[in-house]
Amino acid sequence: MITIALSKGRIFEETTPLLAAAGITALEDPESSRKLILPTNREDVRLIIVRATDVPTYVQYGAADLGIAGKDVLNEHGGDGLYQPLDLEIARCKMMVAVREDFDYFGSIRRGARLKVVTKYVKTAREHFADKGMHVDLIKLYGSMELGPLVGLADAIVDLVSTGGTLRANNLKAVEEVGNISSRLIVNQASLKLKRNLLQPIMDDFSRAVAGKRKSGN
Ligand code: PRT
Ligand code: MG
Repeated sequence: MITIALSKGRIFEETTPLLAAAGITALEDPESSRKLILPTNREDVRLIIVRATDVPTYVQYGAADLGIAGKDVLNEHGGDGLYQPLDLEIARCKMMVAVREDFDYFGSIRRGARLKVVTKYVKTAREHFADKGMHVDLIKLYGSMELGPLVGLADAIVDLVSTGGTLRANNLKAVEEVGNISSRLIVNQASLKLKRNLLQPIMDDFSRAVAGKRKSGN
């Protein structure tokens, strides 16, 4: 049996064509089903539906053999016990620093001000500002980071941006790029040794599907 850990929403949607390329179809839709274990058309493959941030944990401990997780999530997790063979080039976005429209970010940096930053991505943010030699106070939030600068909790946020619509709707502007984000295939290291005959064909099919999609220009 192969267990694949996925989160619902954008990752499930963008993974569906990749699964199809490997001959795998979920028999139920996770958006409408309350089941956490979804059977597939293949008797030897099942999907488990977990929070995006929990995907690496299930794979790390071998409760899932494969998983799909954003680079944002993987960087925070640290990647212990995980093999990351393939960038699936899905769920793309950018990790950005953003501030209120009226806030002079670069001026504050020049003056050596110590900024307060809210983020769900504490490790990534710490690494980013340390690389820049900036001292910041990081405040961990679990969601709606965009609110922080609007109510005086922080000067800046570190969050994911795709269309930019959320920033605009809250009078925030992106001022600095932290990095490009996409989702990766992750594999439990022991599973790869013990179930290679089952896992390798799926990994190869995913890899071909990603290359094919890149070639066709989307
Ligand atoms: O939503 P939930 O709290 O359950 O979990 P999650 O947010 O971790 O999961 P989900 O499904 O929303 O995101 C899963 C993965 O998709 C993330 O780990 C990223 O790798 C990737 N991804 C790609 C994004 C975005 N684009 C994205 N835009 N994840 C979140 N966002 C959010 C962002 O945080 C911000 O609040 O969307 C908002 C900005 O979007 P725009 O389009 O307004 O710029
Ligand atoms: Mg979300």
